[in-house]
Amino acid sequence: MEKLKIAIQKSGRLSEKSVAILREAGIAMPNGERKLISVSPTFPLEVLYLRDDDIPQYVTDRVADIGIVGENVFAEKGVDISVVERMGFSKCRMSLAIPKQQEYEGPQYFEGRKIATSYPVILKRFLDEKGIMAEIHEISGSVEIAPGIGLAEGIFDIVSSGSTLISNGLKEVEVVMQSEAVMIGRDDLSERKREILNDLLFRMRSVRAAANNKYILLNAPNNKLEQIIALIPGMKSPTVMPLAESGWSSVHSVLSEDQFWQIIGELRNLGAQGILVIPIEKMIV
Ligand code: PRT
Ligand code: ZN
Repeated sequence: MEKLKIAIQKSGRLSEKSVAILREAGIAMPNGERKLISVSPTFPLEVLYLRDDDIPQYVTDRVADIGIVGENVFAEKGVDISVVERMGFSKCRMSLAIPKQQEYEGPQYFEGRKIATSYPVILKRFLDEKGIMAEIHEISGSVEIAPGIGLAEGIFDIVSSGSTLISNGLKEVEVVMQSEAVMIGRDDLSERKREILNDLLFRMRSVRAAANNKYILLNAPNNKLEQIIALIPGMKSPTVMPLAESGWSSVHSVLSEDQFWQIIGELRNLGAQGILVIPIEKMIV
């Protein structure tokens, strides 16, 4: 039986979430995170555990059909495969930073200066776009210490909270790209593999939709029912049932996590009572 092969990071910032998303999609993995390959007993999937930097090339070379990797790594490798799905985790940005006491008026600052980075391709593209000639000094790690030891006058690196920059006396001056984990893949999969991929994506989307939504139950005075329903339209439309006490209805619906607090406030202002909010396990969209 043909199986879909997915490459995920063996250990690092992406690995735990990549494994978790497969598990939640009902794809059991024999605790194989330390092995090179494991085969799921519950789904036609083979998992390859690799260094993130190698994943784009392995997918390009058909060693794996799809992979989960940071968009920054994918962009840096410049391979000819596509993003299949944005995964919504491991969000970060790629930024230029300089010593905090330096004045900064724009990217021209970097003209003729030396920048240390592990991402020379993305940096060069940015500098070329701005017409800036700078010297790119490629190093493989601890980029943030480069200015302090006199190796470079600026750095280009991954930033998340920004605290690494601050503790190294640097300030972020240009955000060059936003990044998150992405699923990458080849466009020319066999029909069977395409089917397996579609099933996998369907399951992953159901898990993500569930995580982003809550089930809500409340009691609404009938004279405010229309306004309350308009606030919580749900997947299709809310369920409305009369309460034993006349003049009141019970309303059941689904509410997205982002709007949650704002809408709860509005519901209370409209006189909704007995509001219950329940997590959703899976949501088939
Ligand atoms: O061993 P392998 O090669 O597989 O892993 P790796 O060490 O190359 O990568 P890893 O696991 O560190 O990161 C994998 C991916 O996670 C990256 O390619 C990004 O897409 C994503 N990611 C998200 C991050 C961060 N957030 C992050 N904060 N990767 C690295 N960092 C580092 C950054 O380099 C800097 O040193 O954290 C520091 C900055 O963090 P703040 O919060 O202080 O700004
Ligand atoms: Zn790496």
